[in-house]
Amino acid sequence: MRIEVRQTRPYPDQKPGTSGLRKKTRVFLENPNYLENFVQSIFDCLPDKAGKTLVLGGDGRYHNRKALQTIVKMALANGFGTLLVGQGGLLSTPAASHLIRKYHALGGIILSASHNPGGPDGDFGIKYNIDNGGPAPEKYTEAFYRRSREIDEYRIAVMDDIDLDTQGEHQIDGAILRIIDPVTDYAELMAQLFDFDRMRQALGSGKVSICFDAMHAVTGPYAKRILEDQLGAPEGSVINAVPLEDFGGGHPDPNLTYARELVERMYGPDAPTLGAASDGDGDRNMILGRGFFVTPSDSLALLAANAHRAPGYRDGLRGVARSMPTSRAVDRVADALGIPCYETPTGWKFFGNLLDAGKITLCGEESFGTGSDHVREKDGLWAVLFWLNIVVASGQEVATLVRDHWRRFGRNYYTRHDYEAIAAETGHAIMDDLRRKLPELPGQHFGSFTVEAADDFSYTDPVNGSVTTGQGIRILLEPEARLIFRLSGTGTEGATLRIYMERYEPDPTRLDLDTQETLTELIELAETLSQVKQRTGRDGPTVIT
Ligand code: VG1
Ligand code: CO
Repeated sequence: MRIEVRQTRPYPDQKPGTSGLRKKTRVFLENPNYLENFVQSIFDCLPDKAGKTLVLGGDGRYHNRKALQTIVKMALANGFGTLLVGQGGLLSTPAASHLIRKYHALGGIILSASHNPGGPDGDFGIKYNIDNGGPAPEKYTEAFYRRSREIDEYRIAVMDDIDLDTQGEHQIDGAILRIIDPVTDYAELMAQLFDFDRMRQALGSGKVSICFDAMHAVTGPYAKRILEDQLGAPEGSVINAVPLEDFGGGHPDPNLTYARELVERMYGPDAPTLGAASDGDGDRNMILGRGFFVTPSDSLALLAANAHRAPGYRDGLRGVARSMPTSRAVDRVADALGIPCYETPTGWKFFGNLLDAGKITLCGEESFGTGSDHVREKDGLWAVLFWLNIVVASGQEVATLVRDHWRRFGRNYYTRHDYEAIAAETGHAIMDDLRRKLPELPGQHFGSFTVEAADDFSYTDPVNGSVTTGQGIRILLEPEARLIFRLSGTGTEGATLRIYMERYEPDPTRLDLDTQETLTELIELAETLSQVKQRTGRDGPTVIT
């Protein structure tokens, strides 16, 4: 193996966002060494990588295979001892997290732009996970960024492309390259957490049925193996199961808009008991019952309240956590269970320390993300299996479970309105103006609400004391409601403003209202305070979840 040290020039814009470096695919295709620079920047910030293990894989989108070939050669040239690569270049984000932990790797590189469309006109992304299996915390991502701005050379092995498609082990000049089945280790972990015997019985007898939409993204092979092969769901229970470079022309985002085929089935006459979908890299999930949509915030609360029904969580939860904009439904469950509930900034990297320190067992985000201490990423298929386990163990319909939950705890009506790809200056100006208004808001009356408190969310990590500021404008209202504004950290075009609205309803006769209608006053208040429509010239949000 001949190692070349090649000259390069730094780029100014390789700053990782909420979840790694995400750009238009063309940025990677058209700027020489764009990928190489970022990968070398990561490697330069990792001391002691000699002889260590690195996990590599991606969600299978356009450019995945080519980028992986480059990264393999660079990892070998940078002295890693063992490379574990998912067959076909595939690894879901949670499976990669598990492999890092299981094989005591130094870390892993995952190629994905998650739920964003792929292809030459779509998005591409790269993220680094550390030895606990979780996304690199900010002290790493800041170091990567700093390094990327001064980098002037990278190291690469000069060799033929590796065969990504055949499982097996290769010796390359003292280093080991293993092409592994992407599903096996992950499937074993799932079997330890959930009651596979009972689930097999229920699915096999047809008492319970499922439709899982893999959206032509990475979870196809995982869901096929686990749901159909191992749990005996009839063939065809997993739809859009083959990962495609362009996700079949679709948008691999598991929500009511993009998982259309699934939604039609679940609202149709022969709907199965449980409907679910995952995103490009397999870390998100959407849960549906027959003609019923479970909001991600409610899903987290319900999993917390019913965790004891799954073998892996029978001993109870140590604590829970949610990202700040996620609804406070789970807070009430934590109260009832007598366990702590932590509020973190958006992004899974903020849960890592709480999980490592054993302060929490479950955590989640409103953006269709739920997970636990079994890995250090959110985990789409895990959430689906958890729901399936609860449905099977309780013998109840999804809708019944959720309505019972609301009767017990009250309901947090919740919606998120996104204004995507607005001009960056407008997005920042809206946030700046809101920030300026903060001091004068407390005590002000708006319709039936009074502002109780208003701030720009900042977080002090309870484990290591690190402080993260500027994490979103938060307006707390009385009677119990919240209004939150923040700018997305995953977009690849202009700015995306997210507005989150939440209202708590304790009245048992008012649990089945239309969400958008019951939140009208808050939606209008958001416009009064931000004037987003007027300032962007838009009629309304691009996406409502
Ligand atoms: C979004 C979500 C956030 C999630 C992140 C990554 O970030 O809001 O909750 O953790 O995507 O998810 P932002 O900054 O655009 O709001 V994924 O599935 O892209 O890894
Ligand atoms: Co994702």
